Amino acid sequence: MNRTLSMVTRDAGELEIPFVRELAEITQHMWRNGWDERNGGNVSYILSEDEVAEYIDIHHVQRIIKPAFPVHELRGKYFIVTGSGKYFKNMLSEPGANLGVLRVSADGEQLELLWGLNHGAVPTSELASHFLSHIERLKADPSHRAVIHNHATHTIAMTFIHQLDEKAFTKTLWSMCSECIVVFPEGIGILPWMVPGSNAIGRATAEKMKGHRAVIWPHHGIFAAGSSIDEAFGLIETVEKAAELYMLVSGKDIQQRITDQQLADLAEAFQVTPRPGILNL
Ligand code: 2HA
Ligand code: ZN
Repeated sequence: MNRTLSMVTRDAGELEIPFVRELAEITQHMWRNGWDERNGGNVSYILSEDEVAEYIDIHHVQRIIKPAFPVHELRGKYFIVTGSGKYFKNMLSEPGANLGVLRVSADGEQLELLWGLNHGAVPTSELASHFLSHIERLKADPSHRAVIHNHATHTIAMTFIHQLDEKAFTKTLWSMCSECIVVFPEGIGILPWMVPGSNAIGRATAEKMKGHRAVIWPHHGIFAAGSSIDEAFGLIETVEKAAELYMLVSGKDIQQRITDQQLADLAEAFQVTPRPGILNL
């Protein structure tokens, strides 16, 4: 068998693992949207032991990886994560080199690599923000599973021209399209600008995740959480769509807009509770 053919066969096998395919495909979508230049963006997704064991030998630890800090709250949990420095563009063609399946050890002190992250790769540089966000979201929502970070273009653009007050920013996003208040009634969290990849930005992000599923990092990107990859991705798509609309209409002569009363009517019709203090009624 020639080399090209055997590589294709191996990767086709990897893509038969449903959660590997899901991550490989969603990262490809994000790259095609222009949200993940170079190695921008990272994803982590909680897996059940049963779904991992169906495809991967959970008794064979390939490598131990030391996290920056112990994560006792996540002990025994399984994750699929994107690799540090890896390009979303490449995840579909080479999943095993770019993605990894790992388990937090029983004492919460180390990570046990079970699959992928080939050739000595390590998990995303934003692992602190991911793990600390998972811990907070699991407290808020037992069905929570996914955290996605990317560099959604219009969301970043908006952080240059809109005030970074969470309530004002949320109100502007809600008023850009009718679905927004229904998709994120709790609003958007916003951090001050911070150095990425640090434990400090991880702690700050997780603090916001106590009450929000979407947190904007000004001039950098967005973090979103959800009960599935689709939920977290759909949340980012919705925020990004509203930010794109804002960038299209800002500075233009606005003739009409969604009123606060109409936003309240939407919330009532779809039975969601908007974060208090944002609508003026
Ligand atoms: O993984 O996006 O924030 C690269 C990044 C860091
Ligand atoms: Zn980033």
